[in-house]
Amino acid sequence: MSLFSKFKNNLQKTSNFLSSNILTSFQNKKVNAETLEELEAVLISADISLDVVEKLINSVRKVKTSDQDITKTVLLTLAKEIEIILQPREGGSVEENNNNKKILIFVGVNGSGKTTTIGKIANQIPSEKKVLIAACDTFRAAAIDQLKDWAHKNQNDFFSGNANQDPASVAFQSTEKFNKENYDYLIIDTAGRLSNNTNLVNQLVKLKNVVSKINTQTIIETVLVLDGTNGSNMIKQVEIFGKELNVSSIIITKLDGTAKGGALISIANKYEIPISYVGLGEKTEDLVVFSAKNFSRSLLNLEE
Ligand SMILES: Nc1nc2c(ncn2[C@@H]2O[C@H](COP(=O)(O)OP(=O)(O)O)[C@@H](O)[C@H]2O)c(=O)[nH]1
Ligand SMILES: [Mg+2]
Repeated sequence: MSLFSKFKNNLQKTSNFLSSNILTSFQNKKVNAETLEELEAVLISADISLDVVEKLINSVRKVKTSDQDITKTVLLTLAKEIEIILQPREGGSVEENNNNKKILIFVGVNGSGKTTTIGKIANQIPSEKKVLIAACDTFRAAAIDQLKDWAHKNQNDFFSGNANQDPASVAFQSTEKFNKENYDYLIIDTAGRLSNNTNLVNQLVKLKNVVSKINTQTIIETVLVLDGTNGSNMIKQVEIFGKELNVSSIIITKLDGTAKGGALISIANKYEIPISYVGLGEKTEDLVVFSAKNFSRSLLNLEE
């Protein structure tokens, strides 16, 4: 399946919602105050933020009312405008600059898809690279096992501490192993729940500091994983994690399971953080490098 087909097939919940409503709004009608108002409501319902909706409405306002196939022109205009917003956020894959070693720290709330996404990404790293996966979500034994299963499946080395060991200390030990045994990648999984968000973020800051202190040579990236089904609530999470953690890139998962996929555009518009991948399903191959063009055209049910 082509990459475009993957976007198109798996973004259907959002794209069907958008395209069918836009079709209803504009069929046999003109671009006027009434249809624009309808369009506005449709876009807002797809969890696209007001500032973005305003931009999109302004671009559609310019569509010539004499245009023959008005719905098609509206869809094309929206796709183009969305692509312009998303283009600067194309983050590229983890292996970009693939001569560099990398340490990736995955953060995000519980259930956002961190562990699964680590498994999927590690699976895409060429087998000649040495990958170490470290379980720093030490509060739940099941979390460690879940990550271990992925490491096993991908034939990656796996490092875990003792139950309830301080996550920063597990991160410290795994970084030492990474340094000594000359790995190419260290991928660190973390917990997404603590007594409160401030404690969680503080713990992650501590973990990151420990890793940076004993490894000053390697690129250290903080990857924020967001659950796409949360729609516009994802923005709150970017605020919480982004404030102290200097997030390097964002991955938005579960876009296959939601009609609120438009929220990705709101994030891209509001933050300058690159979006590296999107999760379009549960299977290993359903994690794909983010593409502004594929995403925007799929979202409006257009062809490649
Ligand atoms: N449909 C779908 N499910 C996903 C995707 N990514 C993760 N999941 C599921 O979301 C659930 C939580 O994922 P997990 O990796 O355990 O989240 P964590 O708590 O952040 O580590 C699991 O059942 C995953 O299979 C995705 O892109 N699409
Ligand atoms: Mg997990």
